[in-house]
Amino acid sequence: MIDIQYSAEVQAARAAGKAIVALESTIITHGMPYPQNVEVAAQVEDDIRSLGAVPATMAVLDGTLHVGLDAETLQSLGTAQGVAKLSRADFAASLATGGTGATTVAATMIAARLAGIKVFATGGIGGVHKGAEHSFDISADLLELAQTPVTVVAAGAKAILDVPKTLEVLETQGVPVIAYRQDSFPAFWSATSELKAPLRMDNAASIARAHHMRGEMNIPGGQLVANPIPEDAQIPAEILAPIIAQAQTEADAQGVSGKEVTPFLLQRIFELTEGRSLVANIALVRNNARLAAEIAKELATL
Ligand code: PSU
Ligand code: MN
Repeated sequence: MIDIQYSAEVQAARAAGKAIVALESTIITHGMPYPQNVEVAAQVEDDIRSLGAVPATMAVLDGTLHVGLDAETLQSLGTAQGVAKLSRADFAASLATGGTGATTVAATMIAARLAGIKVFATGGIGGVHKGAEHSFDISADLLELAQTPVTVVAAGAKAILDVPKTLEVLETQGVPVIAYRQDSFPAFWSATSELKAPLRMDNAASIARAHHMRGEMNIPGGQLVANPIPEDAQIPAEILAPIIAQAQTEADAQGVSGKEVTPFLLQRIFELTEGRSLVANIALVRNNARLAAEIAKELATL
């Protein structure tokens, strides 16, 4: 038996068939520094509520899967040290052994499926890391998108990743990659990249219908919606490129590997941009939450 604890708000939304948007918790524990991590988590939830949908932030606490967290739990996750970062490989083990951990994109998709939630908002997904031809470091997020029927709204893929290879893996895995209201595949801190997204949609209703159609056709897997960062919050790629290269060089020199790579790079880029990367990150996560709420509302009518 999976021990699932729904917040009162999510429980009521489920009973009423209301739109619900899943949110991950690794962004809180490993993606942003305190106190902004806790402030943003609460703000993103309010963004979703203000559009008439209900947020469901996921985490594993003492072997129970929580779907919807209260303010005290968000605060304690945001200040705790050494919280596990749970992905597909260790999610079940954590539940089975009374563990505590934050959910990545992959684990949040699994949790959303268990809770019957079809839409999930985050900042950026994991992808194919630079040098993957040597390290084989490809995020489990990509394979999850191929098999779990959740539409994930993200701001594209970060330039800490090998973005062309990330798109290739998504194509091989049959994951629809849908740019929102533009042709270019967004590059997280920048609204556009030199890469064209395979698909483009200009409204939430189309994205919801495409999600629904995959279900009707019995095609497993989800969709990746690539929502560009608002223009006024962008950081030009030329400013970031040398900073990312420096962070990557440091990671390689220190032998950082596995689950540590993404948090290490995010933290170093935060330091090297003197916090500017975080300001952009906050703007894009909130923007993604709003689009996810619109998609969830459309899906609730289908
Ligand atoms: N990208 C971000 N912020 C994050 C993450 C990725 O911009 O917080 C987190 C997400 O939880 C994502 C995970 O699922 O890192 C990917 O980790 P890995 O590369 O180890 O699969
Ligand atoms: Mn990895």
